[in-house]
Amino acid sequence: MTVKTMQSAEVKDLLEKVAGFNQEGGNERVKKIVHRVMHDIFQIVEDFDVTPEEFWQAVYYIGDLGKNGEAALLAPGLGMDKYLDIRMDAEDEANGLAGGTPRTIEGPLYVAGAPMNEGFARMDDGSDDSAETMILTGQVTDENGNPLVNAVVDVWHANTMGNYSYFDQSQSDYNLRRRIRTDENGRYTAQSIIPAGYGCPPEGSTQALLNLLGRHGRRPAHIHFFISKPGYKHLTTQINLAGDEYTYDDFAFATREELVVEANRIEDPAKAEQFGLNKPFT
Ligand code: MBD
Ligand code: FE
Repeated sequence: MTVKTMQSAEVKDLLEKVAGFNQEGGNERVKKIVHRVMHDIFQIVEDFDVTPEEFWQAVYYIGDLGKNGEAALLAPGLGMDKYLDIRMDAEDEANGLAGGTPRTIEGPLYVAGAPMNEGFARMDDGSDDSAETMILTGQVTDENGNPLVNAVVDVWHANTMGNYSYFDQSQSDYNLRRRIRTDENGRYTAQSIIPAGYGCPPEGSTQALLNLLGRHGRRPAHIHFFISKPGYKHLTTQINLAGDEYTYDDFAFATREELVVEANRIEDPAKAEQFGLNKPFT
């Protein structure tokens, strides 16, 4: 039998004290939000008859999540990053700023300070003999389609194991992470290797919860981008490779139709060079 306590004066009083409503100082917004958060947690305990054992299991789960460094990995799995994107899209729409390449989530694996290159970058350290070469090229334009020179394209992606340098200590520093400044035509080119999809650590906290939801923790092969130039709105986006088992089944909900790209195989070395294979870089 569910015991009702939420409406009691005792719990109302407790919540107000918890949120510092009767204290001077502090931050009013934080007080209101903490009050709501704790109210809703108490309400969940009441509505679902959460036992003390279940409650402490959840508290320890959050502790473990932090210990594993997975808080920012669980967030996209729970749709939080995607939800914030939906809000930013709606805001852009309301402000007449829609259009262009759509945004999608940053994810938890960006590292600032990648080597800067002019126009062209070689992104992989050449250590993976089994990897397939990838040439990535594109153009940054303004909202009218005019090329943007000196925009910075900050690109990062996983290796053939689905792992990212820095987080994967076995890779060299900044492997598969580069910043490329666009040339006079707004163009950038990178030579890299085709990434594999990502999977949440199988023994981690995120996967543990996903298992309880009957969900997988996989992402399709994808490439992250920040595009920036002073005076212009920052774009956070990704491309997702077509044909991956998870292209339309991403645990982080980051796939958007406009961001799905086919990788075109180039067999002719001369043609590959036209696209930028083995281009010199600075
Ligand atoms: C990733 O590589 C990623 O991009 C996201 C959003 C979550 C986990 C791993
Ligand atoms: Fe990623």
